Amino acid sequence: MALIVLDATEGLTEQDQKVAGIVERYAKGAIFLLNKWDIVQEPEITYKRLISDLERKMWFLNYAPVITTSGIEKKRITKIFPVIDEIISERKKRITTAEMNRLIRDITSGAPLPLFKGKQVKIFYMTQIKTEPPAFVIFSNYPEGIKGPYVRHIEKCLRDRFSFRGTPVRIYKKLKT
Ligand SMILES: Nc1nc2c(ncn2[C@@H]2O[C@H](COP(=O)(O)OP(=O)(O)OP(=O)(O)O)[C@@H](O)[C@H]2O)c(=O)[nH]1
Ligand SMILES: [Mg+2]
Repeated sequence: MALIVLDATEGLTEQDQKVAGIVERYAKGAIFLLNKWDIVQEPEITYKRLISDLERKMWFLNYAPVITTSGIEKKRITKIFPVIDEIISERKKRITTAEMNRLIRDITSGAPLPLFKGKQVKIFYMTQIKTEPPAFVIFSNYPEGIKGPYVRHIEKCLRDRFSFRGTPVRIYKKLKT
């Protein structure tokens, strides 16, 4: 689990982006702390700006909670602990194959699968293969036909329904004939 401490008075730096990238690559849970909040001018405007910067520069951790803190004044530090507990439990969560099938049915009816080499791509089912981090496999007749944007759409729908707040998930594709 990573607590990514950002200096709220400084904004997001390239170094912060690198650190966040490493956290995602190693599939660790993540919380952003906007620290030094005690000396932030115009907190409302600054908060909005930092949130939009996070969305733009740290889009790959868009599921990570954000907490404003002050290390010096020891403000809101205790708010971190229940969030850590929540992420630990999100990382251990298991979704049944029946629930996954309902999800896939809803996704494919809303966003039809493309053709691949003139053939209809099908998803037969999707199943969770592990936890910490949660990882899933999509079984398809043409795995290469399910491109990045469609996989990201599946991840978004997965999170809309099952949360997985604060944790990366992995989605793999496998051939099934
Ligand atoms: N006002 C305020 N100061 C803080 C807080 N947390 C840490 N500091 C102060 O910030 C200083 C260290 O932080 P930074 O200099 O940003 O540390 P750093 O980011 O590791 O180092 P730099 O790369 O030099 O920025 C110390 O003087 C701390 O007392 C906080 O919540 N509020
Ligand atoms: Mg600093």
